[in-house]
Amino acid sequence: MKKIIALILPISVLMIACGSPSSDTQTQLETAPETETTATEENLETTPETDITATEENTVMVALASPEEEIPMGDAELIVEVKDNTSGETVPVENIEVSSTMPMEGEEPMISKVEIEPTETPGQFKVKTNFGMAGTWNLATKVKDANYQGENEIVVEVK
Ligand SMILES: [Cu+2]
Repeated sequence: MKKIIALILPISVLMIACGSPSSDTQTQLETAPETETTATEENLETTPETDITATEENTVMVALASPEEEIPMGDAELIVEVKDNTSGETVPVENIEVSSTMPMEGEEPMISKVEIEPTETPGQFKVKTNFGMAGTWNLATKVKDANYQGENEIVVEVK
């Protein structure tokens, strides 16, 4: 039951933000969007294993569980939940890391302190941060667990 304060430097945030979506976009452009709606039955017959990624097995993601309503500027307490990518079930991982940043045009991103606490529900964590400005905030999350891996971004619209 550890309490972690995660702070990530602007540089690493930029690297995450400017990651590698370009190759995906290219492949999608080559194949017409309509052809992507091929029957899933057919895919299951031909490929017994899911062909999404090779490391699909223990891959989880962090999702925002609450609040479901609008998030106002200022101090915020969010609940996030770690979920299995395939089944959607809650996965009781040991810990997670979260960084809270707001991309700013022509400037360094704004960075907020983040405090993470486990909740009574395994796989759920309380995330305390401060949204100092209205707009789009990115919560970059990473699962810290010997058996599970996952890294994703939760986008929050602060009013
Ligand atoms: Cu800002």
